[in-house]
Amino acid sequence: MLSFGLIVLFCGFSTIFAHFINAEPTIKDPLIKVELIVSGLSSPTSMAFVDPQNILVLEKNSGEVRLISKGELKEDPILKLDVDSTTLTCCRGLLGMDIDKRNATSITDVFLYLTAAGNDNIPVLNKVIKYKWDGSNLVNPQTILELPATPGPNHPGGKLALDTEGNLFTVIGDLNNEGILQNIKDDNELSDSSVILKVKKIDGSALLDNPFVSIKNEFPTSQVEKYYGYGIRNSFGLAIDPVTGNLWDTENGDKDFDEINLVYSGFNSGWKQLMGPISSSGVTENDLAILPGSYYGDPIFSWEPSLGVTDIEFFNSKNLGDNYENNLFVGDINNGNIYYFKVNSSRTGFDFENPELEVDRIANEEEKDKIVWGTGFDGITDLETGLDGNLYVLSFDESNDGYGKIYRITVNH
Ligand SMILES: [Ca+2]
Ligand SMILES: [Ca+2]
Ligand SMILES: [Ca+2]
Repeated sequence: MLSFGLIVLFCGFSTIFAHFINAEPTIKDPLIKVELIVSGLSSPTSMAFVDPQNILVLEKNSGEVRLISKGELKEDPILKLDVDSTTLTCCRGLLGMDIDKRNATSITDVFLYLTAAGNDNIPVLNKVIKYKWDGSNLVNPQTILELPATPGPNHPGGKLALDTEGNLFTVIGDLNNEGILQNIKDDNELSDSSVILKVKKIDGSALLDNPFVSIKNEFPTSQVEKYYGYGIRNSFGLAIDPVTGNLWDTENGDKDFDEINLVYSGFNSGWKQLMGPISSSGVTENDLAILPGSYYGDPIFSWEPSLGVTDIEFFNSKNLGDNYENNLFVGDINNGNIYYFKVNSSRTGFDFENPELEVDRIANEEEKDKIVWGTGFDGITDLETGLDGNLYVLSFDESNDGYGKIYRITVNH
């Protein structure tokens, strides 16, 4: 504790020294090593392994899609999108990407989530656009989803996750809305914010068995038929469990309670009435905004002091050893930590060796370091299992103009 306190003290005195301290990512497991493979990115938010030679990376503020080909970052972007992203617009920009891995042998669909800039005639909007990867470029853009971006600028969400059945999940946070959707008892229309959406990847249309299709006529100007869950303050992490096909997310609290959730159809996470476990909140399920067909779900795990939890990745590979296969990694932006969770046998929760975590599934200030697996990554915006079966980390240095890097994590032979 003493040495940790000293580091904090030094960081306060000198950001240069802080950079020096944070410069070397390390993994607690001595059998695992980290290598820097790419640097020179700017505010990177998401990466995708489109084929064995090529990685695509999104840059939030420039709106550029950068190409890393055979390990080399190409100078010219392959695509530049007109995004709304100034200092004043905070969290908007080119935010999320996923690819259709089923078609990875030939032409791959690439889905991007961005805050598209507005003008006098067109409002600023969050959009999901589908492209084809033709081996060297993104072609044939097709807008498949349009979502609000105002009032904002906070909490536009932006992560994407494709399942194996032709569906696309995405998430949008509360956009600074107060009392809309979260308090539908008092407001007659839904805001299309604070929700997880599930749509067909082919055209962004709703699935017939989505949970709120039957109440569309009550909220005709909304996209309620596309909602899969609601009550989400903001999220930087969506992942599909490769074993069960279930959706999981991470969610960001204000000061208290970041969350990991298992998200079934009709999920209500509880915002804006609560973050974290309902038993710690002082509210009951009767206080929540209840849509017909919804259920309230407590988090699978919470961090009591929120730390800017970001991406969530089921590690679908044996490369780091059998014990890691299909277990869960989560990143954060504030500390640059990777957290590791062993998924239980029913794949509905975690097995902890530490009783302080097992008993309440909450990491408080003293307990949060016990689930740290990797440190020193600046801020983490994306974690991915590469096509080579190794774990990749996209890093974002907020204190250094969003300077970005990619690290590869492999077994230490
Ligand atoms: Ca929640
Ligand atoms: Ca605890
Ligand atoms: Ca990811």
